Amino acid sequence: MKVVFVGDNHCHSITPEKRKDDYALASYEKFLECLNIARDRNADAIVFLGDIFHKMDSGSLMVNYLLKALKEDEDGFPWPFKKYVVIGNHDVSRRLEYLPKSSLGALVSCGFLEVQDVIEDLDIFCGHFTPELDEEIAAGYLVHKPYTICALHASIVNQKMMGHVVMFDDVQLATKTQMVICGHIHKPMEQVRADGPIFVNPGNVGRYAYSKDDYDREIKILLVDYEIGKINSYEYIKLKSAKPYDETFKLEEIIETKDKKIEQRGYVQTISSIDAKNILWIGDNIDHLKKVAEVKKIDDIILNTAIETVNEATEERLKKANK
Ligand SMILES: [Mn+2]
Repeated sequence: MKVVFVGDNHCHSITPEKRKDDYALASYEKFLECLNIARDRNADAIVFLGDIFHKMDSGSLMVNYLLKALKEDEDGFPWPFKKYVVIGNHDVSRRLEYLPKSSLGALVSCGFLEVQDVIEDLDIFCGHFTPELDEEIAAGYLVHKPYTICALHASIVNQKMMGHVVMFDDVQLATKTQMVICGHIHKPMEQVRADGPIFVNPGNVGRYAYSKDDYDREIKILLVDYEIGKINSYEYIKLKSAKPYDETFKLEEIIETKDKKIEQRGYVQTISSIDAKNILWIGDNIDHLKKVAEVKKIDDIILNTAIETVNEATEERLKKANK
């Protein structure tokens, strides 16, 4: 059996402010390429690992793009493989019962994508997102899911990270389970455990938000060749339609904002280190703060806080002096 697995697409009708391309069109092109890869590699199925959509209601434009992609290939032939989705938190605003009113629900209700807890003929367990899923996995939930592959929208990781995560080393699995494939955490990861099972997160396909970790990253999906109880091989396939970061993000603007933040931090530090005792004449200091703020383009809110701080410190000193 051969199955293609695709990480978080985050498709959306509206282009994020930091992107300079047409986000919906870019999302569609990558989605279509995933389907083309599944066909060209004679896959039995494609499994989307969750967060196909960025928001529960991601807008008609994006829904229509994906309906077009899923209906048939560019030559008008139906896709010769099954198409499944593991539901992600973004798809349904963290609540599975919202599926019928979500953008994803449209693709499911017309039969272009299937939602299953277990894909019996492919021996895959689908762990849809729930707010409790990570805790349940940590508590041994997967021991009772005896399938060759577990495809999950969950926070499993191969190294310690910020936030609530579950280390793959700590995940108890059924003896039959050979591979755990996750979406959700937007970072490609891979681990082969000493006792055999393999963990892969192929990484997110959609790049809705800017992340410096994505700067040089190639966008890849995963093809797994396996039989019941045995993984024969797996391979990452690069998406050609995923454009490099400098063609998708307004990098100059992002760097400018970052530089400004660093300058502001420096400014705030300078203010905090002002020794109120040595301020002789409050007027000069405030003029100085204003001038620096103007040159460095410091936000008014920070400037005003700075002036307030100096005023308070001066008042404090005057009170002490008058005692
Ligand atoms: Mn996601």
